[in-house]
Amino acid sequence: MQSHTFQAKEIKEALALVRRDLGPDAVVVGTRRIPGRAMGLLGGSFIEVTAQSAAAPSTHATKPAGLRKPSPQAVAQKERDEEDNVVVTANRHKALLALQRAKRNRERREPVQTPQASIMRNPREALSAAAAGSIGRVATHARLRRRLLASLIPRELCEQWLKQLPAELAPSQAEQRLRANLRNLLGAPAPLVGRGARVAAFVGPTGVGKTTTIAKLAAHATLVENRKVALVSLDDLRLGSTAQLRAYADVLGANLYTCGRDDSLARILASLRDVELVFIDTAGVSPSTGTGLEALRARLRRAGESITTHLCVAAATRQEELDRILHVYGRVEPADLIATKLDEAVAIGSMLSARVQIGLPFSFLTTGQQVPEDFMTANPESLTDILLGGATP
Ligand SMILES: Nc1nc2c(ncn2[C@@H]2O[C@H](COP(=O)(O)OP(=O)(O)OP(=O)(O)O)[C@@H](O)[C@H]2O)c(=O)[nH]1
Ligand SMILES: [Mg+2]
Repeated sequence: MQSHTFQAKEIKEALALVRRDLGPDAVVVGTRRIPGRAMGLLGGSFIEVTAQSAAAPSTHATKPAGLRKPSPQAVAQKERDEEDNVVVTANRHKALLALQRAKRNRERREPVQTPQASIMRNPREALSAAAAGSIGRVATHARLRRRLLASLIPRELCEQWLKQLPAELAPSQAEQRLRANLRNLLGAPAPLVGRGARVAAFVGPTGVGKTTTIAKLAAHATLVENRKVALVSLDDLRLGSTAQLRAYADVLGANLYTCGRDDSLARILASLRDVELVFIDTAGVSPSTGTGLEALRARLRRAGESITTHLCVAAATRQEELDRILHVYGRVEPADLIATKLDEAVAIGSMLSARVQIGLPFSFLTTGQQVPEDFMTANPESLTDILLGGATP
């Protein structure tokens, strides 16, 4: 299928060009920013989108007589939905490509585990399985196990899931069942703010991408959803800590408030009554000390209204470190997890322990440094693909 490239200053404009020339079903296969002075929203750079038209040209049925024209709101909503879809497709594609590349490298290093290899490794288990007529199942399980472990999914979870697969399933059915189980386990993505709430706080270790993620989500809320947003920084300790956020606030036309140690967050929030969404940035806290988390918890608790706290963690974080982060950051009662820097991770299975051990759902995933486009909602289908790699044909 032929690819076409489109260039524009902003992702929205580039996607509009894609839709205009290739139709609403066009598939975006890549996005990249051609550098200018600086990056993303803040720079003189522009976006290049590579897209292909959908496989078969759609044959539109003739509109029945008397069918009412859709309202301008419905048309605008449809355009927003299509835009979301192509951006998600592009990000998902990007994350999948990175993970598939990593997987290929790993497979080159690891020997393939065949049924014969299982027999060599554990003859007793393999022979009794064969005696029970389930050598095919052993092979299927060995293949799936290898895949799950390569995705860094904790071993206990792999064994638990494999045990749940009915013996009579063919290999492709077993994989489909596994994927369905994983989607169920992941569940719906957690929302940006809880029901009836409008304030979201972003906490997490230093440098994981909290401020950048706020910029992406605030840009989406402002530019795509047309919502009125404000940014509040509680990060008042470090010199110049608010400069990055201020630059994004200026571009978005949003107000930025710095809440110093002696200022009252409640007072600032009360003054923002007409704002629909408030994003609170916080200073990174090292999980090895946890210093400052108690104070942060107290400040968030005294805010006078409900705050949805997102814990941001780099997707490449190792299991042991993640356990410590979850333990230490439990003090600020996060509602969900944002897995950042997916583009830098070889595999993200260790992230599942948050979902399984403490029931923390995922809300968003971030897939690069570009603001605003490099993020996606953690929907269970995409997350399953990213966790396990694409389905085996
Ligand atoms: N590759 C990649 N880099 C990212 C992503 N998100 C953020 N970054 C980069 O990570 C670096 C740190 O990002 P920040 O947003 O400043 O991180 P932070 O958590 O606010 O950092 P502190 O406030 O210092 O704790 C920057 O260079 C970002 O561009 C991502 O999804 N992928
Ligand atoms: Mg920051």
